[in-house]
Amino acid sequence: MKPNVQAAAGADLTDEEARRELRRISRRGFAVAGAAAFGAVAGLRWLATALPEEELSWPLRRVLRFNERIARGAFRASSRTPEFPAARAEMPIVNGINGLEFDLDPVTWRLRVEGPGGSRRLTLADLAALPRVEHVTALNCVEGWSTVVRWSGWRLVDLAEWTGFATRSGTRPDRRFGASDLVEYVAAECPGAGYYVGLDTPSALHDQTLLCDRMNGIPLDAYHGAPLRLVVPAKYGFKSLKCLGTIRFTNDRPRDYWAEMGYDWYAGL
Ligand SMILES: Nc1nc2c(c(=O)[nH]1)N[C@H]1C(S)=C(S)[C@@H](COP(=O)(O)O)O[C@H]1N2
Ligand SMILES: [Mo]
Repeated sequence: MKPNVQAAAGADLTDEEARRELRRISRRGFAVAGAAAFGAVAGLRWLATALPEEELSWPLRRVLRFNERIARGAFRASSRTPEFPAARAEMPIVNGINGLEFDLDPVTWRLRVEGPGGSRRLTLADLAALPRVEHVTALNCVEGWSTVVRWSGWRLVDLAEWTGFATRSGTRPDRRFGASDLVEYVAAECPGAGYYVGLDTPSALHDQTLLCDRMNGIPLDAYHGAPLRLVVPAKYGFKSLKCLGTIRFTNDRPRDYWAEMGYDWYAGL
């Protein structure tokens, strides 16, 4: 049977002519689709190459900064992310092993805490002087999964109060984040700085932001960040740095591993 393709003149086509006609039509379709794709790619390329800031073009980064201003304005220290019954808690998958140390000796390990007011190196026993806090909250990975986890450790705000390093004057921070001379940011880094995150101070000193040594009732293993990890329920999971080495209170916006790869620096939920 002949293919049902008519030439412009309306004459019947031989099989060979029909095949040629089909090729011509599909070539034209290809050319049109190609031109459209070229236009789209050129536009995207402009977005992608317009003076990159932290791996992202300035127009996209500017949108993120705009979003951040709105999110910061809307952030309330008093509002908490949802908490769940302990029975809902599960072990999350291990996601990301950047900067983890697998042969860290918890006995010689120290948490370095730095700020305008000074610096200290703390043991887990030092931290244990702070009130132990537990909460059951979701770990929300930006890649699209969430796992409810029972976290246990110490509030970063309690550490900030205790050391006095979060303020320029060395005085204790104002928990209402009002008139105090709090620094603007908190940086967290792994011992070898193979992974690092930056937080705005209101999120870092939020009531639910913890330094955790236990999850789901057992001590952290190396893959989940032993001996101590950050847990920031108000942010996407990539801010919950595993295997802490340094906490730094600072007025310089800290670098952030995933923001340098193009993700949102603020990363609020
Ligand atoms: N040191 C370090 N901390 C990290 C990461 C990492 O690669 N290295 N990944 C982050 C990401 S993207 C997520 S979602 C959570 C996952 O925590 P989990 O492995 O305990 O599930 O850890 C965060 N903390
Ligand atoms: Mo993540």
